[in-house]
Amino acid sequence: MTQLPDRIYATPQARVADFVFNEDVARVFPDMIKRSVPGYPTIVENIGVLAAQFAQPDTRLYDLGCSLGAVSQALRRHVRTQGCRVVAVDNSPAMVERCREYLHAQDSMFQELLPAEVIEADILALEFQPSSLVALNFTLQFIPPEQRSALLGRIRQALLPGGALILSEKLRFEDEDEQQLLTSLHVAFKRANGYSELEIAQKRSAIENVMKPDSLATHRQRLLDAGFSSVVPWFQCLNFASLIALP
Ligand code: GEK
Repeated sequence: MTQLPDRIYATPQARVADFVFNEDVARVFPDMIKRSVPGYPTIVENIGVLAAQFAQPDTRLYDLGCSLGAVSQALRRHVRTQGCRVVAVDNSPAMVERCREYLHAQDSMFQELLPAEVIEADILALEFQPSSLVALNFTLQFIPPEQRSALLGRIRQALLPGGALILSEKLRFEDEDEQQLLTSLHVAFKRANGYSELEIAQKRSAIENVMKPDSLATHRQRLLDAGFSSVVPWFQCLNFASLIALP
């Protein structure tokens, strides 16, 4: 993947527009997400490792909100289960176009990979096929809060026994002091990765209307209400976490 530096918010903007997953973002996305989300490389690679434990023969493995397909690539590096197919879905045309290129490049470099397809679609309107692994890697937080339960319910219906949903999200904390501490530590993480105070401030105002994090308790209850039988956190770095939800 290209590693062009993210300078989207490096110069002062008269009015900071709401964040969108457009061409400018797609071009610098690998750099942006690695410098903004603590633990991202570890989470992505280990989703592949975890998926290999849940994948069932002849089922779909979904990467929902795939962006450039980092999770899809990890699934293909680790899952060897017979007859599985990776289905990557995103509603950003700029992301989908590049994701297809990257998965083709992976095809040409490695043999015996699972087949993969990239669908440009809204995951809220997608008809899910029987699946043993669904990854929502930092995607649910961009879905309008009132539509999250219905989406999780449909994912639960598509999941087969022995499968799993892997849900990674930025967390909000109900305790005010904990929220403040982890927010300031996240800012320190971004600073340490070379973002200026201006970039951090402008990105914050761009994202605050489009990304709405929930607390761990809210996630857990919503997953249980959607029909999942258990919810197991497997990773947390600062205010970013990943959960395994079992059908
Ligand atoms: C990764 N999982 O690299 N339907 C389809 N896609 C959507 C929708 C929707 N309704 N809403 C948002 N998206 C990736 C990172 S990024 C997270 C995921 C981030 C897509 C959106 O276009 C974007 O590509 C992705 O969800 C969220 O592991 O940037 O923090």
